[in-house]
Amino acid sequence: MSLKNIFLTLLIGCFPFIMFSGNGYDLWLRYDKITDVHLKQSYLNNLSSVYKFGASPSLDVATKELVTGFHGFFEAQISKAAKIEKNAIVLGTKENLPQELLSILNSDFEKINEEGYILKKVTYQGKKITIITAKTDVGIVYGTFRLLKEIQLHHEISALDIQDSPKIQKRVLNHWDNLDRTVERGYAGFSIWDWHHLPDLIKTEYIDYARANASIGINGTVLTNVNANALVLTEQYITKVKALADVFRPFGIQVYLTARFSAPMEIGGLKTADPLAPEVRAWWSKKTNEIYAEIPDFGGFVVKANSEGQPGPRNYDRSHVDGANMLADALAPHKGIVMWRAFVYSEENPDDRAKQAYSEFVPVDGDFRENVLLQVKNGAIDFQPREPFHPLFGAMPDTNIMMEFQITQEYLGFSSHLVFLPKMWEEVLNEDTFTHGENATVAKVIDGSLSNRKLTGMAGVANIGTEKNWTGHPFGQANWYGFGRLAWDPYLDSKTITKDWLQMTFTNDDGFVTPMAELMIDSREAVVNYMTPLGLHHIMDAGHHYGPGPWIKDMPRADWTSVYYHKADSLGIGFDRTVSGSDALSQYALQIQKKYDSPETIPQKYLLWFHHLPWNYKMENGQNLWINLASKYQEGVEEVEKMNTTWSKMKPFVDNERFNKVASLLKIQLKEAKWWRDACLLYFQQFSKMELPQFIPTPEHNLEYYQSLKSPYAPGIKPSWN
Ligand code: BDP
Repeated sequence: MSLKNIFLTLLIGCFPFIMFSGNGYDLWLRYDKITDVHLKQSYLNNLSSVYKFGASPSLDVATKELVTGFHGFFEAQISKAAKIEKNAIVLGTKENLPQELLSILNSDFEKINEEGYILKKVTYQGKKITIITAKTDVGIVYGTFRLLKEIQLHHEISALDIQDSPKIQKRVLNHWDNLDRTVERGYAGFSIWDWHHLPDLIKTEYIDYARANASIGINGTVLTNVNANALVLTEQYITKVKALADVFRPFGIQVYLTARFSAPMEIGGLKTADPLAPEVRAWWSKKTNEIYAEIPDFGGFVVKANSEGQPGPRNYDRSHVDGANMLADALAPHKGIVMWRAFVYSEENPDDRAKQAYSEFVPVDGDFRENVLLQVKNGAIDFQPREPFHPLFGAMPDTNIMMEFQITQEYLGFSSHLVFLPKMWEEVLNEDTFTHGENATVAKVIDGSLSNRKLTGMAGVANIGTEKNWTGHPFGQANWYGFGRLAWDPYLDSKTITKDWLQMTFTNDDGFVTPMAELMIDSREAVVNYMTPLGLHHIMDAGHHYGPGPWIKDMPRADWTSVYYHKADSLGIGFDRTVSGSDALSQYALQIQKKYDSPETIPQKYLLWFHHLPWNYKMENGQNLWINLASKYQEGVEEVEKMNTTWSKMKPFVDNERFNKVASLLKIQLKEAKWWRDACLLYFQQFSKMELPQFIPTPEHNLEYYQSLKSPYAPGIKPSWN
């Protein structure tokens, strides 16, 4: 063989590895080869062939995934048998199973809901088989991914006995994607929806996106930005949406659209969008009928109304209830739903922004239709590195309340910083709202159990784009993954999520998984510390929100500035939200009010969220506030240093491409953690007039330098917003 041929053979041989191993495209669905011969044999002993009872596109999806998995794990073909063989995997929904199997599984079916699944080793006609069954098609898909996951985690499968069901009904990604393919707050390239080529071009990415979502139980996708464009509701675009819906259906994923409230005027030629005007109601009703004629399982609408310049019912002196119910009535005949966003604050309202959503919505508790979900961000300001839970959770027992998390890291270092968000979401979900009885956690509000709600949901603002690895930062994938897991089970602990994800995405080697799980868990507190410790919030640069900007003032609205939130002055720092200040604290239950009212008893992580305190205020550890603030910033930086060291030891476990990318990104993160620390401390020092403590290295630059830094082309924002 000539040298050239040897080179080509090597290149082609390596190609699949280069394509699928190192670039991260295959996410957590890598199905890496099982090299341990005993383990491999034990699996093969349990997986002779696949047999299906019944037929459906979802069963085809499940079978195909098994084939893919089998090929990856064992470099072999799994046979699709015409009859049930010994050690077969048997798929089929309840209605298609023979009586003999049904009677074995009777009590298992009692344990699952409509989307749940059963994965069980049983004996049927004298043969041991692995059954994957469910009440609906999509349950089979979920069960199949679960079986594959058990193998990815190298778990024993010879005595499987698993029943699992989602605890939340609507588990949706919100894409803030525009029709021109820019993504608002998107840091992973452009929108994956190639609107121009739809409906004719169906990209492989659409299918792989659906596989990834189904593997973690996500069952809905809102294709368009909350700052909506009415054009997506025109016939031309509905055809494109239908093409995507057709791809997603077998994976159990419904599509939703954002509805621009003024659409009846913009694309319907009406003179008003007043929700009580008969012609407006008729227009929406006709529009929804048109959509459902094309997409019979269309999910419904998400609406951002009367917020940050978006049109809404308030333009016509109508309430949010009038607006939401009007759309709900149009959708109800088709079983569609409205996700009405509670992210509402008005430039005309001088009240603390943190209070406005509660003041707007609590008085109308119980007035929304049954097919309306009120979509509430985890905190009352805006997806900050740390916020106390939103006071609306628990305060509207007669309304369907859903959670909105932000997976894309708008305020947490874009796709440059490694921050494991499920740790933060877990903190919010576990908080006790003290509203109805014992242990009234946010998770119980969200899964409906606290006040017996029939419609439940969790939304995550997606971090997905056209980057080869979908999310830009290889560890951004963990946040997508973790969102799905928590939407399925909001009681899950984030440690389990890290471990599963690390094993599926990198390796099962404990030398990697244990230190990296710890790194991921700690990464959340690190970002809080180097950006906004002790309850500080919203002090990033304006517009694009990248990097520190505690000096930001003079914006079109006071509540878009940093000085509004930190209120640093010669007397101290922090936002007084007690009764002597904005009194936002009064929106929480009495138990919380009592505890948070005093700076002595409030958890220190929320200190400056609720209190304005003197720089020399003495804290728990005996040191003053200034020293504590500085030491938190320093801790944050040191944690990122530690993350760099840990990762540098992971080279033996990771392919070069991902290893190098993460190593470079961690260096950026360290540089920027120092930037945050130095810029913020130098800025606040002007007011504290105290020396920087010894443990803070001398800042590389002066304050003027940090203030002069500009990022005019930071990603994720319309240039006009900058
Ligand atoms: C803010 C984002 C803005 C979104 C808004 C929202 O900066 O781009 O439109 O949230 O959630 O955090 O509507």
